[in-house]
Amino acid sequence: HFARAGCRWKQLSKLQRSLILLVLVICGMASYPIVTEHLRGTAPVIKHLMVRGRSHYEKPQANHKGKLSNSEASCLEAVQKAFLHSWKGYKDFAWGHDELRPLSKSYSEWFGLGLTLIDALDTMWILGLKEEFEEARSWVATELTFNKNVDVNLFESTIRILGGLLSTYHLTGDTLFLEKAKDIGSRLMPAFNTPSKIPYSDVNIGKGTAHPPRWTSDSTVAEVTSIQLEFRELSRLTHEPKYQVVVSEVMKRVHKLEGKLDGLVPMFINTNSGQFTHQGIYTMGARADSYYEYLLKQWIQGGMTENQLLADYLQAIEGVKKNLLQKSSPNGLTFVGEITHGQFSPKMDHLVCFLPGILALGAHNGLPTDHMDLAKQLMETCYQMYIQMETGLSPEIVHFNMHQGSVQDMNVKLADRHNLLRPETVESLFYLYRFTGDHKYQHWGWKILQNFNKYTKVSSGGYTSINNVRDPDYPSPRDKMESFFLGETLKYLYLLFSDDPNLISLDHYVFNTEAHPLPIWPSAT
Ligand code: DMJ
Repeated sequence: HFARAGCRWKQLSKLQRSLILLVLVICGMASYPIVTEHLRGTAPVIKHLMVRGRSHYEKPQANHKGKLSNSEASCLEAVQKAFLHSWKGYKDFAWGHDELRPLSKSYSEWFGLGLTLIDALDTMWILGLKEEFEEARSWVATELTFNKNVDVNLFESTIRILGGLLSTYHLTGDTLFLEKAKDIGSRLMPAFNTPSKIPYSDVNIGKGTAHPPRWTSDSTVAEVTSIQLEFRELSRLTHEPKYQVVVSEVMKRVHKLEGKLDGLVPMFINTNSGQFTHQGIYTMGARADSYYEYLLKQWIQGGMTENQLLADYLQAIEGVKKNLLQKSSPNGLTFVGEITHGQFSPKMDHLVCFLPGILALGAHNGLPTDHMDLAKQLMETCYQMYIQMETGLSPEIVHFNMHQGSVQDMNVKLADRHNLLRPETVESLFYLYRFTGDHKYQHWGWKILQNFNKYTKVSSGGYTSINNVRDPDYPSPRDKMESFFLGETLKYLYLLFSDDPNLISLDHYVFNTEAHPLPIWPSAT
């Protein structure tokens, strides 16, 4: 497609090319396309030829000193509006199903458990959308059943379903959600019946059987170490130690394992041997990310007494500093790369953008102040991952330039240009704003929300993942709204724009990795 158009373009004379460009610029100015036009799938090839004018580096602080020009109320309203637009799509075309497919006005099923609805429950509560919440509650009361012959992923169903139900129970006091949480929690337990006590990735919640994926007996390290907040809380609420016992056993075993690099863990662990496998890659991104997050957050949840968790967290952050931190060229952005078989790779997943928030949360809880300095630097980098793209939305993965004389800080491979409406950057913006009060973080979040509205909003309802953040003329919609857009992205944006530190106080709640707030244990505060 691109190549053919490029060839034809080259065959034109200079004058012909200039004329076409002039016409395009005039047309472009006269009718700037609204987002739903981007999404109709009819963008002509010629659009790919347009010259892009975005400058690559935007000095961030310069004009962001003061408060947002919009009032707090209008920013909060903008997030409610985005939520209601998403909800309309879900309600009209995907009600009770896992995910909305907003373009085809249909749905996709992953576990068949109303994933988006459950993930969004506490968001509706926090955003004050009572009517929508009540409708969803009655679906949970009358339609939701876990007595189903389906395979679910242990990690995904723990963080989204168990986490979502537990936090909704806490916010509302409604025991319906606790009963449902107990039901799914107990149905997930067979996953822990393995020779090594490291859980399998998949459980059939109807049959009570568990198994690893078909092609391997490995589990993902981040998955088996990011279910602890939820199972520990379930034990506390039910007074049944079994849930906490199985997940704490995983942490103890991972703590003792050989094969870490200065506290950094490999990506896979074998459910038979209990050992790390496929060693050699150390990343803060996919398959390792929330291991680090849950070290810190379990320590906070339990009242900052579990010293081994803290020690592992502190060691890992030192490991990041020693092995993964570098600066980009030309603008000296601090970024977190990866180690691949002893070699540094300047690759950073958008997923890594959870890290500024976590570092800030640690510093807020008394960990070294240089964690906060690093948090601020990385926050800036994550924002640049958005703003340096033509749509102002981050790609899934960025490769940073390190050699002197580079003209831009980052490159994006063709296969990495998608944006799945992920939350990590706005999540970190929320933490940074809560702890520093610096309004620039709200400005950044506001810009990101505008860009989601411009490039991912579908007029008939919902927002969609896109394939190409580098093409504002045709971002190429993927036709899927992930449940975490409602569970996390919009919730964190709302909390970012709120000036009320008691709206989910970070001294009383700890967010699970799907943005579901769970209480810091009372004896702990
Ligand atoms: C979510 O399910 C969680 O935030 C998880 O920790 C990482 N992946 C998605 C969002 O990007």
